[in-house]
Amino acid sequence: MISRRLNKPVFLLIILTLVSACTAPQSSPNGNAVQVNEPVLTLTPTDVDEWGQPLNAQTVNEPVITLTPTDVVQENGEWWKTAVFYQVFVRGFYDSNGDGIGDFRGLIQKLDYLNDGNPETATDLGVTALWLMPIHPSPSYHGYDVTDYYNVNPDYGTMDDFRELIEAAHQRGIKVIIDLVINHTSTQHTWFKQALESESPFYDYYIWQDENPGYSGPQGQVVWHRASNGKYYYALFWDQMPDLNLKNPAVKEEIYQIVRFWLEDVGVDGFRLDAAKHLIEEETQQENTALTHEWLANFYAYYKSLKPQAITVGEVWANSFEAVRYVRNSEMDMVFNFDLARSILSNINDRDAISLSNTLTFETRLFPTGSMGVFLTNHDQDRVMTVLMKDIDKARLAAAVYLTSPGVPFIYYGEEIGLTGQGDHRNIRTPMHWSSERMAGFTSTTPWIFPKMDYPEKNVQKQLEDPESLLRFYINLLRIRNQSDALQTGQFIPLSSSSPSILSYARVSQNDQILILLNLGDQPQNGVTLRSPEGLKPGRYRLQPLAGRLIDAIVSVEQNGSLDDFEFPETIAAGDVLIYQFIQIPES
Ligand SMILES: [Ca+2]
Ligand SMILES: [Ca+2]
Ligand SMILES: [Ca+2]
Repeated sequence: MISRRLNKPVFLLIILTLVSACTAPQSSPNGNAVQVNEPVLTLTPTDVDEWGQPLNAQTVNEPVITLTPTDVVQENGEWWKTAVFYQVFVRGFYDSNGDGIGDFRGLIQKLDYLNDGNPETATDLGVTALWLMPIHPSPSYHGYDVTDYYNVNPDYGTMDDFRELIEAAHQRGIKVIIDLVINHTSTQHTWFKQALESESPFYDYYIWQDENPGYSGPQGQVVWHRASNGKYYYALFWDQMPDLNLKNPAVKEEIYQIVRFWLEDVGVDGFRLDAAKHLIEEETQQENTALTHEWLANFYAYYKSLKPQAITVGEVWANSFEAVRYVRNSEMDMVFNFDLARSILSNINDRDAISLSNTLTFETRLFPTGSMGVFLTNHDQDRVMTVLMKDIDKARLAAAVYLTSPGVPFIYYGEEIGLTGQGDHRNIRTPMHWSSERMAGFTSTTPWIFPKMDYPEKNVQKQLEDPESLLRFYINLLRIRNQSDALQTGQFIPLSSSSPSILSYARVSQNDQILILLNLGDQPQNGVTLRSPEGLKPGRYRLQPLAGRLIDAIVSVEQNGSLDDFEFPETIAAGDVLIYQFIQIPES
């Protein structure tokens, strides 16, 4: 029984809630969903937001939400639900013209590394979509303060270069989404410069007060700043990034035109929506406001009317209860799951398979299929390999968890070769390591920032040659995922195991069923038994290894979908990642 594996009361509440939601559809008003009281989250010191500050516990105890079991993706062209994304910082990826800065043509030259478009070859990573961090002109190196939404950063190339990149990516079956930063602009944007002039129609593009209102931001930061016109403007993140006034219909119209331009005239496939929870303030309430939800619902209807296949994925750096609201009400297609990312890394560091199983079960049932962006870390967080203290077994386990569980994976560039970095954001956005050549093969000159010292040993070229490398592990895992609709969109069925070190679950789709076994502990495990009260497909099976060794065993799933004490016949070594496909044994 599931309850045998619980060690924390909070999870008992969550799991019991889930079980009742999933097994009692007859009590549901609409047949497949049940209103439940939201469980109370226990916040730990690692629960931080983008400011590195503790998440506000008050935002947790909020209204009732609906939990549904994972549903099945329909064949309706919703490409993102089976995609694997790769997050690229163009400035740090590959420099094609010897100025020390990564650029579009450099990215084009490296597309064959990401996905060569040929399923027969296995020298490419196998990602099927790119998220490009800001590509617009900007005074900063990172680009989150935009000065022109209709152009590209000249450091990265020309608009023609960008169009060529889109075309080259699409030829390989790779979709491209770009960062859309609409919460704020740069102070150098012409809108803001003109807003400073008296009687300007652009004044209302921003948020002003004659006197300093005096209140501070969600984490106590200064948000009201004095401008040269003597008035105070609101800027949540930085005084160089004034917040736009999205209540102003003229600003909304500007943003709609920008979105139309990139979707229709340029041909991008969607957007990563920066700072999505901060769009509209209601005085001192500065995140997740009703007006922000309303604005996004209208925005969603707008971009879907232009291009039904276009998507948004939102940066809602908040607990899952807040984040899921944005996808349950058709405001965005996906949001990133920051809670799950943090749990994966902390539970793997702590070798705590029980907590991770509970969290995966909860999170994957909270989010509708294909609406949850899963990842380990992004450009704002210490890199995975650093968080995992350079333990490559743990890096493999972390990758295995998020690449075999429900959700749409986002790989942060360099994660697949184990790049390190922490602290100052520049340190986690350093150049990709392509080879052992000078400057990691990133550039022929002095780069804008130096690659990490370990590039002679840690780079793409070396890891492609080493079948045991982290890169080869990612390549194999993505090939397995890309060929399995169960891994992409199947139901998540947690299996309870007799060992607290073993994380095990199944992924079950209409025609496919996959077993995953991970040893998070530091000791080998023998005689591990697995069970589930429900959810598997009845029948007798042998297990075909997709990752791991051939084993001699027959698995029997009862008519009610339960698995009763299946004993895994071999030792599961510390750090093992085992993936098996269920192959039905014909009735004789
Ligand atoms: Ca360059
Ligand atoms: Ca290939
Ligand atoms: Ca705002």
